[in-house]
Amino acid sequence: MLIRSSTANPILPSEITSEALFQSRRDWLKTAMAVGGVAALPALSACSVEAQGVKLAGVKANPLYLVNDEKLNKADEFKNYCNFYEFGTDKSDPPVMAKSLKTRPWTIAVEGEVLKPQVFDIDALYKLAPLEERVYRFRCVEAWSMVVPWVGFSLAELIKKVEPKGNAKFVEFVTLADKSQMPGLRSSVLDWPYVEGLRMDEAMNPLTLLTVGAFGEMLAPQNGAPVRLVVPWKYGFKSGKSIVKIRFVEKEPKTAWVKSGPEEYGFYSNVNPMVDHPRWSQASERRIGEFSKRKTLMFNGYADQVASMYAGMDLKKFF
Ligand SMILES: Nc1nc2c(c(=O)[nH]1)N[C@H]1C(S)=C(S)[C@@H](COP(=O)(O)O)O[C@H]1N2
Ligand SMILES: [Mo]
Repeated sequence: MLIRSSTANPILPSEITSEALFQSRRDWLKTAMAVGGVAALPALSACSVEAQGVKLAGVKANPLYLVNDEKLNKADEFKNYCNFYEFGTDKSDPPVMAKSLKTRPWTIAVEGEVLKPQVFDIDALYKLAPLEERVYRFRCVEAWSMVVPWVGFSLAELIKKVEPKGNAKFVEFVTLADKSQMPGLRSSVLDWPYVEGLRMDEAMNPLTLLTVGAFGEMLAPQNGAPVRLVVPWKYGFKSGKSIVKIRFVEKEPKTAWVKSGPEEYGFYSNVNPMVDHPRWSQASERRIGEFSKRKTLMFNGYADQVASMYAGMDLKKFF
């Protein structure tokens, strides 16, 4: 169910059925109005639902996905230190510039080499599988990291629904590129739209999370609202934000970062302390909020779940 975090008259979980989670924004507003909370909602039509810090209640923590012995980052750290080049290249740009990103209506087209291509409305996507909370380490290629409680479900759940054909070998993720909303598109720092990709087995790996929230709330716009990917054993740029299209293809997708610098950013980009970036070491990283560096873990600590997918591959060549 949806409850607002910052309203003066909080909507009690008991006042809203679990169905409310799946209501369209309009219906959700009606619900809010019915319990007298709407006066506290500032000009919602002009911005995203997510910008309001909407709580995602009734989400169960999945005990299989925890990061033991490492502290969670603070929600404020996560929301204020962001990479989202469509809203500027400085870590502090997206929290300001993405505020007014329109996230309703929003659809994700799932197409390509599948038997059942479909366009999912964001509200239908919420219904596709039970939302769960998973704590993952998240490691940026720039050698900083965080520990984040994400909310979503395995991308595999969506993939099963569209029934990929035998020749679907890769999955391409295309994210929003809207000049009217994204000032960063004026810069040619990347070839827009931001495109990412995974091999089919990577996309099907249960760790790969189709993500709609974090820290118990809907994703803030700067963190990729309304829906993004989180691929925790790969460098952060593989986790595309604000996804509008998922395409199943035969050939390895041409991703935005590989196009921008193929000798610096590989298609695989598995977190690997033994393979340095040409301009810096990947052996260690700075956890946001900590002073001393910590050692980077092979596959970001997820080797047990993912190493077998790369058996026999030269990870220095396929970096
Ligand atoms: N569309 C889009 N997705 C993106 C990016 C981007 O610039 N545009 N940056 C990536 C990078 S480099 C990282 S590290 C993560 C950062 O996610 P966060 O800001 O939510 O921590 O988002 C990734 N997804
Ligand atoms: Mo990154």
